[in-house]
Amino acid sequence: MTVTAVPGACPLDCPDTCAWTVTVRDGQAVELRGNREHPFTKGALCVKVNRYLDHTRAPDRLLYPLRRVGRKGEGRFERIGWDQALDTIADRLADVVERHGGEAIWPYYGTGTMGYLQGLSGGGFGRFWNALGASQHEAYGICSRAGGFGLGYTLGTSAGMDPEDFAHARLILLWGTNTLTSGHHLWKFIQAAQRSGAYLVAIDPIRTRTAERADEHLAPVPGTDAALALGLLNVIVAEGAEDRDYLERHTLGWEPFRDRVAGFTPERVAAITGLPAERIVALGRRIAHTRPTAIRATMGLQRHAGGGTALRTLACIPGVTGDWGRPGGGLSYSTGAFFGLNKPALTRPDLRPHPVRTLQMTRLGEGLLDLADPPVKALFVLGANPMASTPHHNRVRAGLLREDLFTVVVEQFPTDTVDYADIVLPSTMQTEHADVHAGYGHLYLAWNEPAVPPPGECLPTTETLRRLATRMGLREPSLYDTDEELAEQLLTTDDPSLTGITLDALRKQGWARLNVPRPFLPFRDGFPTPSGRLEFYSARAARDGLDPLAGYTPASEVDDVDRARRYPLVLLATASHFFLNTVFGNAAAQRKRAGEPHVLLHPSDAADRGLVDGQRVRVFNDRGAHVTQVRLSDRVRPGVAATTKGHWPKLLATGSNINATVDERDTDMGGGAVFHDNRVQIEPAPEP
Ligand SMILES: Nc1nc2c(c(=O)[nH]1)N[C@H]1C(S)=C(S)[C@@H](COP(=O)(O)OP(=O)(O)OC[C@H]3O[C@@H](n4cnc5c(=O)[nH]c(N)nc54)[C@H](O)[C@@H]3O)O[C@H]1N2
Ligand SMILES: Nc1nc2c(c(=O)[nH]1)N[C@H]1C(S)=C(S)[C@@H](COP(=O)(O)OP(=O)(O)OC[C@H]3O[C@@H](n4cnc5c(=O)[nH]c(N)nc54)[C@H](O)[C@@H]3O)O[C@H]1N2
Ligand code: SF4
Ligand SMILES: [Mo]
Repeated sequence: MTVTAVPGACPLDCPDTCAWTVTVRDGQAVELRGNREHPFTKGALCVKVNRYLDHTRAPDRLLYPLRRVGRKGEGRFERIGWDQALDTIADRLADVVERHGGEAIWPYYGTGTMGYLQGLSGGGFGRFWNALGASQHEAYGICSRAGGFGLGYTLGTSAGMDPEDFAHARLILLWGTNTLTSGHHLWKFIQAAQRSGAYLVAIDPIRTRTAERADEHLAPVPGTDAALALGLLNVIVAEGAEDRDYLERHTLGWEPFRDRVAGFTPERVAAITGLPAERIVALGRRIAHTRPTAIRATMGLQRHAGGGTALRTLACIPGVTGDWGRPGGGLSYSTGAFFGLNKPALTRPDLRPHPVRTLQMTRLGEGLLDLADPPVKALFVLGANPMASTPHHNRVRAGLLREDLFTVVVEQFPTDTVDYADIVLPSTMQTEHADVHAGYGHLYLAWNEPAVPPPGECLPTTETLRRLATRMGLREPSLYDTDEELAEQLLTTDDPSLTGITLDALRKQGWARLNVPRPFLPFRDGFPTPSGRLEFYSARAARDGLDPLAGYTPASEVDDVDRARRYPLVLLATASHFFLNTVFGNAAAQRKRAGEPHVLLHPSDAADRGLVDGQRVRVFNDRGAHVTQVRLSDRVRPGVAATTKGHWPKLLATGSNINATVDERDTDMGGGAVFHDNRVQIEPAPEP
């Protein structure tokens, strides 16, 4: 009997990127546990991933290449061999390139795996699409773009505090983030701060399991956070608590920004946010007099039309109090930008035969239905489930139904998106392939070693694309690099964050902390903005056609009076505790834990509509409808309805999930999605 312990990492789109160890006995993975030595995740996984090994053996796992035999959307397939699958794809792609040019191909990458080799914006094989001259995603469009842009104007980067330094904070604001669900390892650092007397505030329209554990919970009207931030700053200035020395030495544009702040009196902000003015004043005073204050704000907050501005303005608070200069002070959104990995060496934009257009993940429906010159003729979906996760479900469906569209889906499970594929290719899961990961909620890299051979005929995406390159007769030698070579290329850089981190060392330990000090003051030597200062005033924003000053941009659907009349409820569809996006949405055990899909509604809103607890309801607007169960709860503020993302449309009553109601509209900056900026009405639905 041979037993080995194989280092790995959770591949899912979660800030925590847990390091794990797989125990392999006689070629079988028998146990998967969190790696206790990992300084951030410390051996705990989560309620979703504890049973990941079961998921790799799930009965509905895709094991062989498939060819569609039914109509698009029906999900009827027959098994074919890899040779036939790859020949078909190679022929069709070559034909598309010849007739319409490479840009008629859309490689649609999602975040099913966050691995640099098997996933992420083309991963190790972005180079394959570049060599073909295919259209590209400018960046991850669906998740965090607006906030990243907003922070960029203020700070010069989307990265901020080291989340570990929350342990040093005296006041913690969990702002539009559901820590205990969407990245729970930060909680240990919050608890450490609490043991030293820190006070914890949650700012969320929903009383989430996180908000419930805070010392104080404020439930603002969705999309009004920037106004709240300005109101808190108004109080801080009234208290005389601005750090004049810090403002003088490290910031740009304080005077005009101070004038703007002066206009956001607690009374005005109370009217905008729906919070009592006294509570705004009390929190403002608390921030004014508690050093350091740490703010955790994540992606939920910026899924509104004004989401970019919200993060831009929130990041100003520690600029006014000087907390960016103190360990345990500042703001944390995503640590991703700290990882100076050599992404161009992986994706090789230099291989493009011509400049290529960029397409937005959030606008798949539009891309498939309205784009010309050239139209999208081939869609290659990798690590994504757009039929469940992308805005405006009905338009995405209409696009995927196009008979002249050739669709390939590389998948592990028979998702709704798979049902629209012409060819389906079976993908390995994390215990079966190699990968490199970077956390976005901490500062550690991770290596994932393949632990066991893949079942059936599953292949890693890297190997799939190497084989496809052969079929297409592509001569570029780098298209045949091995996974190990790809990993080396990614890690080979002069960037100081990676000094001393070699692939060998990473493989041995399974993880490595970036080469940064601890505690980590990211802006000690200045901000990476054009001025080198924190910019309340940004000339770059002005050049981009935006307000040069940080401020407040209302959420469009929240503020649209006519829409508000027709669709009075703001619907938030947030992270489910039991699914990771749509991953595990098919897993029986997780579905059981999640319980019947439902929407939460305040009892007063339910009474207005004559709805009772448990009733079947139709959640709808002019884009689409979704049938679910209503639950009455004072966890949501009046005017807000709450549900969770991740349900598989085909497992629901109407064959569509909540994204039937979400628009393809862009956020104020960065082209982000507006998942939570969504007005709906709710009415009784006939019993089936
Ligand atoms: N269990 C689990 N974990 C996950 C995920 C998952 O699906 N399941 N998804 C992962 C991914 S892809 C991401 S991007 C992250 C997302 O994780 P989060 O950033 O936590 O995102 P959400 O759950 O969308 O929203 C977080 C909170 O913001 C609140 N919120 C919404 N709108 C507003 C607003 O206008 N103002 C304020 N103050 N609050 C608002 C919501 O009510 C919600 O409780 O989590 C990751 N982790
Ligand atoms: N209403 C609403 N919708 C949302 C959100 C919201 O808050 N509200 N959140 C949005 C957010 S934050 C995100 S990030 C997106 C996520 O949207 P997507 O990026 O489309 O992610 P998923 O829907 O989870 O689909 C990922 C798929 O990848 C597959 N997969 C996993 N690992 C691998 C692999 O190694 N190789 C291959 N080929 N496939 C793999 C999984 O089986 C899964 O089907 O959803 C968005 N959708
Ligand atoms: S989903 Fe997040 S918390 Fe769960 S194992 Fe993966 S990285 Fe860790
Ligand atoms: Mo996300």
